[in-house]
Amino acid sequence: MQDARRSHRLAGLADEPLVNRVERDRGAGGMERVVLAHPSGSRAEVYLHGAHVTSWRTADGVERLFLSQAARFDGRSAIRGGIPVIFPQFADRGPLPKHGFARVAGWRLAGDEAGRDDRVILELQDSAVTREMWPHAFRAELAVSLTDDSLAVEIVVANRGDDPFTFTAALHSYLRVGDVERIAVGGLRGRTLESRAEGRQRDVERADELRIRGELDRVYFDVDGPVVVRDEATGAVVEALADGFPDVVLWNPGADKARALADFGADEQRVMLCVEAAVVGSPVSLATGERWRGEQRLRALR
Ligand code: TA6
Repeated sequence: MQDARRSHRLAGLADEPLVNRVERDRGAGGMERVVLAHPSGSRAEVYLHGAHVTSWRTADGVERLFLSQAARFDGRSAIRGGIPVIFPQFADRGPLPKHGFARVAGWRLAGDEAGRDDRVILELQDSAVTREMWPHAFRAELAVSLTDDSLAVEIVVANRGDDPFTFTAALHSYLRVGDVERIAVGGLRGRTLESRAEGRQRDVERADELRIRGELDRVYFDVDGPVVVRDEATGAVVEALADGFPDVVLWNPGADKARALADFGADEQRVMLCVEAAVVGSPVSLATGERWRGEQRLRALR
């Protein structure tokens, strides 16, 4: 992919700062949205509902995230596709509603305390509604930034209460692929995994490159390098690199479970794979005043 600074210079814009442009508008369902545009032509869309990234196009114009045609934009439901923010509970591993409440909460736009103007920052604080489910005072901040070929999503959680709390979390990224049966997923060999589709059985990944046939729902623990998705149908290669999130979740519902999801289009399981940056195996504990940070960086290598 062309270097953004070079193409910028070629366009005669060398004196303009190489930063993202951030614009507020309304997207599907009239819902509030922020559009982040990079001088290279790359672009991302982020809804305030759930702090949900729904689109990421690289500078070559290719959409890299899957968003279901049946996704609901009603301000109440979680949006199917893009990058749902999972906090403070991953899946049904606890008493809260599945995947916690952050993905269905109304976040607000925040200023960047670090003074950077090249990223979008959204924040969520505890409210009467969240405290009823989870009795803790917290502040979560989600920052989204772009380069020509990458999208970075960072979440910071702070304990602003008087008691410690514990949580699990994930950035539940849905990658768009040409054909899920023609992708190879590398970077997980040797990692311990827990497969939900096989009754939470534990195993060790033996494949250099994993192939997907039907339902897949796995947590891989303590992954320390990038997960690389090589798409033979389109030629695209995308890597997902995490920092602060030790675990990786791979999910595809397979045909039967996909049919049972009301907000999933017919056969759409064929064109997606979730590659999630997660903290599941060892929940995060924060004492009063402490902060935790996790980031997922998606990069299109081709
Ligand atoms: O991250 C994988 C997972 O927990 C799967 O078990 C699957 O249910 C998926 O998330 C989607 O959950 P959702 O509540 O969005 O339908």
